[in-house]
Amino acid sequence: MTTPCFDTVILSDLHLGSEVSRAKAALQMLKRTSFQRLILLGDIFCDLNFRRLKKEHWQFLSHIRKLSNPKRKIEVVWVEGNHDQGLSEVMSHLVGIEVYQEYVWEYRGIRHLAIHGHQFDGFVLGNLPLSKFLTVLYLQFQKLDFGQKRLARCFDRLDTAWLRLSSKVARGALNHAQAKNAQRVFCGHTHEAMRTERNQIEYFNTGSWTQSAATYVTISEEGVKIHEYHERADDRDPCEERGETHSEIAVFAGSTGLPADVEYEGLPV
Ligand SMILES: [Mn+2]
Repeated sequence: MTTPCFDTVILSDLHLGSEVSRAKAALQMLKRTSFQRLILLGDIFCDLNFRRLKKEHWQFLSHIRKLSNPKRKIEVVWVEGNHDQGLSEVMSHLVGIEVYQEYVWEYRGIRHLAIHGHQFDGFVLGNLPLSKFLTVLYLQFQKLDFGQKRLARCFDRLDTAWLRLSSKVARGALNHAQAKNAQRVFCGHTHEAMRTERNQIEYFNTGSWTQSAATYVTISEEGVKIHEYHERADDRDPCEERGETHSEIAVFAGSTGLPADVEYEGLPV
């Protein structure tokens, strides 16, 4: 059985450098999935501090660099997020891919547009350093076990603010798509995967790779799908078990196997 070859795979908000970044799972997903185009839809990094990157974070970047080798005939696109700002030039040299503010492409006569989404988040635009700090705080909260009610309440408020953000970004993205004549628009930023539509324009949010439900989007002849990725129990990296350090072989090890993802059928709007 062969896996389907998607036209495009989109993922966002991996937050490399953060404790909660699921870089290993994201790498597994990329190795198990065939595609012609990969869009990294922003906030792939948490910040500019490269010393925070762990081995699996570098492995993810190394794989991206390999995918972008022209011999593979895969188009790899990096769309800048608010946490990626300032990294564009470094990354285009280090990983060898071009960085865009927004990216437009045609597939089967449909105009697609990918933009991170912070452009539609007034708070981020006005308070960049504070919003970065709050995102880090939010990610840390997700990791904690809430024994204390006070902390849980605080978290709930923050979570509700994030959910409000989902509809705000969707609205802004749909307006933007309409102005740019796109029929489909894709964002990240909110960390909440979702789908909605307005005036025959479809909006998708790719979610994030910082929580237990890691999500990504695929585009094929069958349409657009939001998938949730589940790591498999037998997914140990064979090189890691032998205690090898990061190498060319380690990056490409374990690339066989069927996708273990589950598709969302009806996501709340
Ligand atoms: Mn963002």
